[in-house]
Amino acid sequence: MRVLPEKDNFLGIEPELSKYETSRVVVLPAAYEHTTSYGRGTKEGPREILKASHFVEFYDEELSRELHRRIGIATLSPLSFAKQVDGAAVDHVYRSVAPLLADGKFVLTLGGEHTVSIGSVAAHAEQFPGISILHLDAHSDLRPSYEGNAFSHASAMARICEFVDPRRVVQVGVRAQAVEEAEFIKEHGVNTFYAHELRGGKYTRFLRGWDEAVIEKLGDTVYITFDLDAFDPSIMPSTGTPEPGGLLWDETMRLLRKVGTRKKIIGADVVELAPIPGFHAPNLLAAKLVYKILNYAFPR
Ligand SMILES: [Mn+2]
Repeated sequence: MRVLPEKDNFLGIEPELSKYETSRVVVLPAAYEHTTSYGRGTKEGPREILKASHFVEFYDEELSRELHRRIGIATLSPLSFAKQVDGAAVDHVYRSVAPLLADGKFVLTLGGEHTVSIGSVAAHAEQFPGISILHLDAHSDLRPSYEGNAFSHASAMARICEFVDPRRVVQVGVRAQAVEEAEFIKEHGVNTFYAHELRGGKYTRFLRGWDEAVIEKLGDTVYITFDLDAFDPSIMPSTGTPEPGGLLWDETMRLLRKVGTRKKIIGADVVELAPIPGFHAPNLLAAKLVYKILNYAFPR
């Protein structure tokens, strides 16, 4: 398995702590871009996340430890899609992730378009039957197809719902969708937490916050698919399809922390960063999010 060296890998980790064989975590860059609808550039996402990660501290002050020293984090050479698009690209991700899971690795895929999540979730769903999907996104991505393409980023969750029971899909932060998507959600029992409902007090009966309502819908093992446009554009402007009214950092960390301590996080992806040249803060946010997810996935 080819891994990136210290100067290019996630966090800039020395060779002894970033070898494939001895690392529990594998970061897989998947810079796939084919169906972007508005702003372009998500192809540059993984590279910029890796670059920014060198400015993320190894030490996590919440968990009082340097995670990479405990479990090792290897970063694989980026997947090359060449001319593989749509179903072939999804299959390429699937075939890349499956053997890593068979080796017992925790895999975190970096996109790229949300399309890459289909392949990663497929591999995880096979290895861990009965998983729940925690899907953070401004969009529900449940269009049967978009602009004639069933493998569009706007259809990622529609494809996933073909092999994961839609009632085990929990979406958080949704605030832009088509009428067919709203109908699909009602008809198939997808658990969608709309952004306006989180803000509007729909979940105030959960005294400890709306995140408790989210936790209640998740099963014991959870895969996290994180489209960065779930965040408010004020803190995450670097996405192809920014939408106002999104999640903020602290409430998102509180949710992920609870998921990590009360459920078992078995895999994740962070997708759709479309870096704005010269604007570093969003790239660093994305890199820090990746490290936080890893920290929460290994709570002890
Ligand atoms: Mn989205």
